[in-house]
Amino acid sequence: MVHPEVARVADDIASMETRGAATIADAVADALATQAREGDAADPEAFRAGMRTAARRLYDTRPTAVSLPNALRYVLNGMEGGSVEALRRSVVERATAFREDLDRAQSRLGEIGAGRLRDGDTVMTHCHSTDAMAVMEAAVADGKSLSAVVKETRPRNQGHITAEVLADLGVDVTLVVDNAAHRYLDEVDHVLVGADAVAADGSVVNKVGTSGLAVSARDRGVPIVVAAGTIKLDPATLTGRAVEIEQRDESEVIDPETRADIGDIAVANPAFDVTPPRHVDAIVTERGQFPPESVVTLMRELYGEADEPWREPSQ
Ligand code: RI2
Repeated sequence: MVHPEVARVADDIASMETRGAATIADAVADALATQAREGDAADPEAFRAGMRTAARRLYDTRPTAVSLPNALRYVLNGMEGGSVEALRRSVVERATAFREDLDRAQSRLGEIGAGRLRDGDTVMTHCHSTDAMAVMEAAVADGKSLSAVVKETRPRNQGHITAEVLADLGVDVTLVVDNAAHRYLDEVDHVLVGADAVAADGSVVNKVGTSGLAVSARDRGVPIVVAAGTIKLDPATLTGRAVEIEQRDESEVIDPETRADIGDIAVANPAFDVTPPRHVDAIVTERGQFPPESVVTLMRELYGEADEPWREPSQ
């Protein structure tokens, strides 16, 4: 019932072949369109059931980036029509609109965030965020000359992607190990990170290491800017639900042989952590930049209640 392309997209998200909150949202919207276009449902009921199954398969891949359920909500809640053909059309249109909006939102966010950066500034980054890169790109397009101190971001070293993207933009890049961040904060003007989810109280869930970096940045008086399109706002947190932090395989941290040599130890690999709003200066979205405590207003306006349209109606 689930189209093989949906299964492939889901596997790629789980293995992080496809990664980054916005990229994941784009991929799941596209996968739902494929399910709608090429699925074999014979009647409207079967079509809706097939879409829900495909959405659940995508939903079950990674638990933290809220852009994933927000993308599923957007597409499934726009599914309407009395025939398979009409339903199919509505899903494809909705998925296309979602992906176009996502693109536009990221460019707009970039322009807004670029206003914070001055010619000659140095920015410290953590992990790889396309929203944060949009800010850097827009600032460079404005003619600003920028430098970056890029944290490698263990265990998966997504900082290498950031280093490559920024070098291609013409930014002067210095790659450092994560432990060197505090040492370099004296030389930077901004810490710029992305987000996988933003909670109703303004807490920012991002790649593990962000919260420690934010504490260090506070200590050194460096502002912490979070680039996060509104797709990162988690409406489930409006009722107090905590964002689930993904625990990934220990083999990302240490290879089995080295682990065996060390002896009887446990290995933990949380992918994300939570930075409290008091350590964040601004959340830059495509709707403007906000002090973290005020994103709740935007969250209510855009999402209201967090439904789960991928569940069976009786569930
Ligand atoms: P954009 C990434 O998670 C990073 O934590 C990054 O800051 C965040 O997604 C947002 O990325 P992962 O998928 O949506 O690498 O800004 O675990 O691209």
